[in-house]
Amino acid sequence: ESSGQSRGKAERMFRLMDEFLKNDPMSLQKDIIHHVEFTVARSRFSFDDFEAYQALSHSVRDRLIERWHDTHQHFKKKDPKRLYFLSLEFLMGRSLSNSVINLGIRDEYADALAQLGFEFEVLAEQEGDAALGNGGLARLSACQMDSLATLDYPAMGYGLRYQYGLFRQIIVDGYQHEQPDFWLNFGNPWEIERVQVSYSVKFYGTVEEKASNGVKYHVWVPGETVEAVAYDNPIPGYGTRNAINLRLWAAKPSGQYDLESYNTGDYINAVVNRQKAEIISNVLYPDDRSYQGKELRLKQQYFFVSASTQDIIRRFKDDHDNFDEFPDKVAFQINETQPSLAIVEVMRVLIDEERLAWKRAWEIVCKLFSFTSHSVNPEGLEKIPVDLLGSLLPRHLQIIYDINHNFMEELKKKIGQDYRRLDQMSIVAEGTVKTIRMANLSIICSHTVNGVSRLHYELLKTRVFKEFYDLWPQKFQYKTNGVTQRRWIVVSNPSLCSLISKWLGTEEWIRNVDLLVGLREHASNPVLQQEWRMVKKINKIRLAEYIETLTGVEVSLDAMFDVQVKRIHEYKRQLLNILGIIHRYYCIKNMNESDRKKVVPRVCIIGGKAAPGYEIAKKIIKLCHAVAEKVNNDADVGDLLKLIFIPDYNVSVAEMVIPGSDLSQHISTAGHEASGTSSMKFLMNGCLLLATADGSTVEIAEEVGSENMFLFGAKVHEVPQLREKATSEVPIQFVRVVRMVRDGYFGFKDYFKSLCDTVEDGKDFYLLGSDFSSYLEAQAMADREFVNEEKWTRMSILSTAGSGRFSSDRTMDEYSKLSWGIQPCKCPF
Ligand code: T68
Repeated sequence: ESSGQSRGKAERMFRLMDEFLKNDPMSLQKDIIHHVEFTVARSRFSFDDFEAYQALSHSVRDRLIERWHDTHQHFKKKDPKRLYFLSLEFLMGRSLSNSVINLGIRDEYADALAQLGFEFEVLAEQEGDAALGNGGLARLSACQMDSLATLDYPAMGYGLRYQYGLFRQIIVDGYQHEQPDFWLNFGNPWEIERVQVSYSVKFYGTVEEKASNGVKYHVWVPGETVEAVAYDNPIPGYGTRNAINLRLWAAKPSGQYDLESYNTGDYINAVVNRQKAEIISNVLYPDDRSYQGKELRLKQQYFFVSASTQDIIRRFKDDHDNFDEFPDKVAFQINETQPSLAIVEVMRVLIDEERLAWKRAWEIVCKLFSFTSHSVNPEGLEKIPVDLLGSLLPRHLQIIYDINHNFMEELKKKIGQDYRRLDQMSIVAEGTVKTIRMANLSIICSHTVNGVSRLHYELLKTRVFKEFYDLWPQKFQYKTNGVTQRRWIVVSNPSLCSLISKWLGTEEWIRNVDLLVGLREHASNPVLQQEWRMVKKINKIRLAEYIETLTGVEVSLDAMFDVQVKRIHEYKRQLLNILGIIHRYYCIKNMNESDRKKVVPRVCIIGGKAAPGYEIAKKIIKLCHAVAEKVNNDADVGDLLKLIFIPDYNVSVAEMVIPGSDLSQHISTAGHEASGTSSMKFLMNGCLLLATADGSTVEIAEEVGSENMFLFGAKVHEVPQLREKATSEVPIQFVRVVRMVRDGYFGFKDYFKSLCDTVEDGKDFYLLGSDFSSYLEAQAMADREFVNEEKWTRMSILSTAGSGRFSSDRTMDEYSKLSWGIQPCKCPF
């Protein structure tokens, strides 16, 4: 084809597409009905809400695909340095509302649907959550993808397409039960299966040493091969044409047949055995913040790392014929240590397959990787037994040993024979079970090590990775986490969104969140205050209705909605919250009538999942239900206190709960929460925070002013002394409420015994007892402020106004400038 011919063809194609994807309500109606008939294959004369949702999604999907193709084409043409974001977990939640809002065609779709006799909101509720992750780390990845797309960064996410996401939590008699999440059963319109994009991933086998022209090299002869197939999930930016890609890998049997079984005539078994390959991407591990040396988990890690690395290198090699430019064109982000085998894999490909010299390959690798830690607990760091790694990935183990050997030699030159230090910094940990320390590997091979809040960074420097900080202070940085205001205000709180735009006189804050500070000057304006309370009321009504359908409990809208929603963990201290509720209950019970009139009514809401094997966390859930049973049915209490456990907390539940809350709790023992991100979502929604000085709340207090929050509890530096104290000064109120639980006041005496033991004097590791008084004071303070409507509303407005810094847009800009070295690459409209 001549260039003139191909230009003519491109123009024809462009005109054709323009015809296809019009966004006026009439075209959208036709388009939706087209999908009812031909995609969902239902008659246009008879389809229900779910089928309408499916057709609608396919219509939106077409528009996503168009932009996603254009963005791909644009990136290819410009060849900018790209970021590859590797994470084993992404909590995307629902896609419909987010997509139409980011595409800028929400109202057009709502009109089109109205004319067809459907309501957009009702159809949006038909969608299930994509829950391919556990908690904070996974939702952070999702928020960051939204920001990368919106800010036009040439980025791509890589992960694993689990057949079953995070388990569904159901509550039976107050106990948590887990059920599988069949999220793909009804199809997933938000992904594009790319059967032609697939790679073989090798496992097991042996390593052979070969030589050619006197140069030694290694050949890995695998014992098993599994195919990785790409599923692409377009991520649209807001107010831009850019739509980036989240590529998730699914395991499929390899095309390389087990010929022996076929030849021996064992046909049925050969076919059945092939299906076993799919196990790798079957299920997400539900234990957050803990690693076990499980073979399947390691297989998942390597499977996704190997497929992603092959994909990245193939893309680079399409346009470059040697690796000199590799670090100028590629940046890898390692989310926690789970993807850190990517480092070893790149090294392996460069030396064994591309046959670069070790030194050259190592120089390249050292420029590629940026690592982010999300943990504070040195004991919780990922360790992989050497035997396991050596059997599954024999060549990788050799390379890790070589990297470690070189590092140890370098280190000895610097610090001499300090064996204690050498031992701590080694990638290989000696012991009864010899293990590989994935964090040490990640730090040694990355150019940047990131914390997720300033406090977390201090802890990394002084505790978790102290030895490494002393060696390489320049590697250590922090980029405080953020969340996307698109999902957490625009999608989940449309009334607040309109109100903010009205008072700021612009919608620009949706892309430039710093503009939210503009609300400060109106914080005392009675008109805004009135409208602000109206919005909160609307959201509280929605939440109250949800609570009633779910639990049958009717809650008063005049009560303060006090919320703690997050994974259940001892360090997050849901138990402190419940014990505080018991105290409140005790006080109400022991009051006279006139004092009862002064009580500020509360609806306490708790939600979150416990890891299936985490006994104590499960007991906390049961205790919550046992206390709720008693309190909610006590006529003395009435509307003064209600306790609600919201089952199956997930992203879409969060979207409803957060806008409807007045107060939210972030009460981890200081020094245990790396950052915390739900606090930022509450803040954006004008919800006041009751919090300890932990993780990012320290920075939040600086932005909104500690006078606009309820801070309490021991500070990080006080925690060690408090733990040391043989018997700390535990207040009588604390002793009393624990005793009530222990004595069976809420039933289940035997079952709660071990839970009570965790907070007994001397064993109370998370310091519930020593923080109890100041917790109650903070709660009392919240009560006092709540009755002062004017002041409370002002604090609420100032919370939203001060939330700008906690947008993931800021976080992504910081990473891009300080770690990745990438620049925006905007697709022309
Ligand atoms: C969380 N970590 C931090 N880990 O706890 C939280 N880990 O403070 C922080 O805000 C958030 O990360 C984002 O930085 C996690 O969520 C995990 O879920 C996890 C899962 C598997 C293995 C280890």
